[in-house]
Formats: sequence, C-alpha cells, structure tokens
Amino acid sequence: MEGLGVSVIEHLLLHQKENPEATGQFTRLISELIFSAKIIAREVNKAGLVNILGLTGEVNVQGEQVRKLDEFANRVLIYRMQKAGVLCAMASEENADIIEVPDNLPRGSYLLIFDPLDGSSNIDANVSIGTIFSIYRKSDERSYVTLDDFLRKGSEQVAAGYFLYGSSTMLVYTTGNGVDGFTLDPTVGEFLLSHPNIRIPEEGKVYSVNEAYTCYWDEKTRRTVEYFKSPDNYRGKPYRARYIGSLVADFHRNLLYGGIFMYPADKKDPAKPRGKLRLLCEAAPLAFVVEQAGGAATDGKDRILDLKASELHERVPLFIGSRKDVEMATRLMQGDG
Ligand code: AHM
Ligand code: MG
Repeated sequence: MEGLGVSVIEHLLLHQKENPEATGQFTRLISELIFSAKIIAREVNKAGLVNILGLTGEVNVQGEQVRKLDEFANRVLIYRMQKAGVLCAMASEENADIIEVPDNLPRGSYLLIFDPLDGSSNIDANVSIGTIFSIYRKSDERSYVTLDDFLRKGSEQVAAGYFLYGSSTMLVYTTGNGVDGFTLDPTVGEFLLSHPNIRIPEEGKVYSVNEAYTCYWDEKTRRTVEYFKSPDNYRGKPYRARYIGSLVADFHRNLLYGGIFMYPADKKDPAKPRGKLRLLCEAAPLAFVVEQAGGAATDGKDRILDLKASELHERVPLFIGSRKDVEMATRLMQGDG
C-alpha cells in the first residue's frame, strides 16, 4: 500500500542486490542497533520525568564525568549487541578496552565501535544528543580478537552512522552506497525512510566551532576560522555561526543545510594536543557518512578516512562538512590559501 512509508529493514532488503553488506548477518546487526536505539530514545525522552538525570559521580576512561544516561546507553548497547550473534567484539567510548563477545555466546564476523551517548553534557538542557556507530568486518578467520583488529583505517568501514535523539529520533547511515535518513514514527515504532539519498551542499553558509578556545589555537587555526567570518571569503560574506556543542546535532544540521564543523587541536592545552574528538568512534564514522553524501573530512591535513588509529581512544582534529569549505579549511591549515 502506498503512503505507509518504507522501514529501514525493508529498505535494506530492497537494496540487497546493490549492497554487498545487506547479508542476513548485517541486517540482524542493524536491527539490533535499532532496537537498542529505541530503548535509549525512550529513556532520553522520559529523562526529565524519572529523575534519571545527573552525574553518577564516576569518571570514564578519558577522565570525563559520566552521566547516568551515558551509562545506561552503554549498557543497553553492550548487552543487546553481545547477544546478537553477529559480532566478534565491540569498543565503546566509555570502556578503556575492547569488549569481547563471551565464549558462551555465538560470534559473528563484525566489529562494532560506538559512542553510546554523544553530547551528554547537554542532557539536562533537553538539547539533541546522539549515538554514533561504526562497523568493520574482521579481516581474518582467527577465532580471537585483538586490539589490532580495531586499529584500522576508516576507509575499511563497511557501514557507519548515527541515531539522533532530537525533536524526533532519526537514524542516518551509510553502507558505502550513499546516505539515507530514517525518522522514528512513534505511533508504529518503526524508522521510516524520510531523507533518501542525502547530499550535503557543496559549500555552506554556517561554520561551527567552539571559539572560546581561540586562545589555545595556533596561528593557522585562528586564520582558518577568521576566513569563514570574513566578508572577503569566497562567498563574499561572513558565514553564520552555529555551535550546539553536541557533535551529532551540529553535524546533522550541517549535513542537511551545508557548512563546516571544526574541532581543531588545542596546542596549548596539554589535555587536547590532538583536539577532543575520537578518531574511531566519532571522526571516522561521521567522515564516512559525509563523504558518502558528497562532503569531506580532514584532520587539517589528511583525509580522516586514510588515518589509521594507533590506539583505541586516539583523538584527532576534525574539519568536516561541505566539500569546498573543508578543502579551503585544509588548505588554510597547511598555510596555503
Ligand atoms: P562527549 O563524547 O563526552 O559527549 O564529548 C564530545 C562532545 C561533542 O558532542 C561536541 O562536539 C564536543 O564534545 C563539544 O566540546 P566542547 O564543549 O569542548 O566544545
Ligand atoms: Mg562523544
């Protein structure tokens, strides 16, 4: 029947032919992710009602305070994905080490990396937050998994995307064949295709960066950000500033409307010599999405998808968004332009 929408799984099955990843195992993986995200969305939506908000008092492996919903989202994903029978191991922003699927559970050939609830400092203010995921296939037949299995180039991802918990809950993802967006229809409990074949505008009107850190930036970073504010840039007028401080929300807005998001290195901040964002669970998956939508992502020099992580929680400077804007920022960061 027409007019009832296409669900994610229907969409995956419809595109099975041109999509090598749309195997039974992959479809199961996506279904489990969706189920986990629905549970997380339910808790995010009722967070204000049930006093689940606030800090747990614990700090995560990166020294940041963990909020209750982060912990909840992390537990849901680990618990459900471990049982799915399609993964051999996982890695989470909240866990120092890789998480293997226990011996008593069936294993599959996929590796999953996720940030369970990104932007969690915004939870109390009802600002959009998200779950970012990145999927690789194990590169050999060994029955065990090591850290090296995760230290791969982003270009080897077989799928990546995010769930956005905002005014509506969305799933945006790619399997290397363009980017599609689905919106959760709460009345039927399904993600329905709402944004087929998303293309990011070639150049944007928006720059997104936390300018409070100007004092920590080197000269090239300052000049790069100044460029987008200048009436002498290639648009001939200043870009608008938009910065939510919630990566998925900032990224998603720029993906739809065009623009550039920057989280540069803070050279003078010993805590962030390589910026704040993590290569494996934040930069690489969003880079895969943006490239598949016609955009670009670099660390100010090299393509994000060409970088090979040397540790699980490696951080990386990030310039991501509309292709022309990112190319310009990268040239400026190299002192060229
Ligand atoms: P988190 O993973 O601990 O939530 O941190 C990542 C978040 C991103 O969502 C956002 O882009 C960035 O931190 C904002 O950082 P800052 O407050 O330094 O601008
Ligand atoms: Mg994060």
